[in-house]
Amino acid sequence: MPIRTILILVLAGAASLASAQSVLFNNAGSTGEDPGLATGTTAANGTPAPFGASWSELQADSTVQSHANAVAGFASHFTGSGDLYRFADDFTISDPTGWVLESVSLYAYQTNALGGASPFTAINVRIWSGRPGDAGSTIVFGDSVTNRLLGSTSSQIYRIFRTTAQPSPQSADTKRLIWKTDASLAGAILGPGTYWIDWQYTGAAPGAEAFSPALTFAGMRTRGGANARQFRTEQAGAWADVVDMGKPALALDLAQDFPFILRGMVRCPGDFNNSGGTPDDSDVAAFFDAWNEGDPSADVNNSGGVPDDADVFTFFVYWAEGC
Ligand SMILES: [Ca+2]
Ligand SMILES: [Ca+2]
Ligand SMILES: [Ca+2]
Repeated sequence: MPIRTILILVLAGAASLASAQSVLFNNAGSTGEDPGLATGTTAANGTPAPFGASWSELQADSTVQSHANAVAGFASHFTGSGDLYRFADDFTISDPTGWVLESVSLYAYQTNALGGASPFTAINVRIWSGRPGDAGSTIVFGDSVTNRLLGSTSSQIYRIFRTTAQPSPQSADTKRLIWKTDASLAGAILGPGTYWIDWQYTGAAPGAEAFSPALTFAGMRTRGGANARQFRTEQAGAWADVVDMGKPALALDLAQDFPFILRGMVRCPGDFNNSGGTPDDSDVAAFFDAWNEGDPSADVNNSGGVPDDADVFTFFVYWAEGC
């Protein structure tokens, strides 16, 4: 293995591992931590939010003020029998080297849950290539069994119905505290493309509900291109578009999108073991392990076939470039 021997001899000192986990995607459209739920500290009817908290109030149409959304949250929980629900929304990876995902933040409330601890004790997550329910769509990460819960904390945002909706305005209350729940996506390494992430909560109480609130922007009942999906056994076990029918009844039925934030790092080809930070000796070792085994991951020049000397050359170009 002369090429390996030579290359290892020229390696400089190793850099330390550094996990560079940051926001890769926020479905609210920003690159920050705001999930796209809070509508302010004063409800439309003037009710102030509790100190330190915000409302997430269902919005009215900016041009037809008498038309408002009607659904505070859509079911996204496992019930143990009979009904069970899943939820899915899409994201696109445009970085040519792809992403190394670490976790996802998801948002849901349980009506009348006691404060203090999260009402959610487990969450399972999958990632699809293709839209869930469509022929040919495949699951590329995760399953519907593994609990990926990392933590669940209060968002300090209370979901409320429209407080000025007619003919039956609803008071602003604190029955629907939204919890930010983080789930591990460790091991999800995805190339460029469009994917769907799909989730399902389990509550502390058997059969307890989880309701996912839709993305909420001031003066908008939805946004263009909204396309989230919900799986419902009561709909003969099918995936369907998530629609808020609005109120009053003649308000438009509008498709919705949902808040989620993906964290991780843009994949760096020289960081072969995806450990983050500057490529080091361990990446060289990992590359040659894969290369010796003929593993497709060592075909770093994407030429197809068995990894060969050209891949070694390409890998060291990446490795020298750093991240
Ligand atoms: Ca979407
Ligand atoms: Ca590395
Ligand atoms: Ca190759």
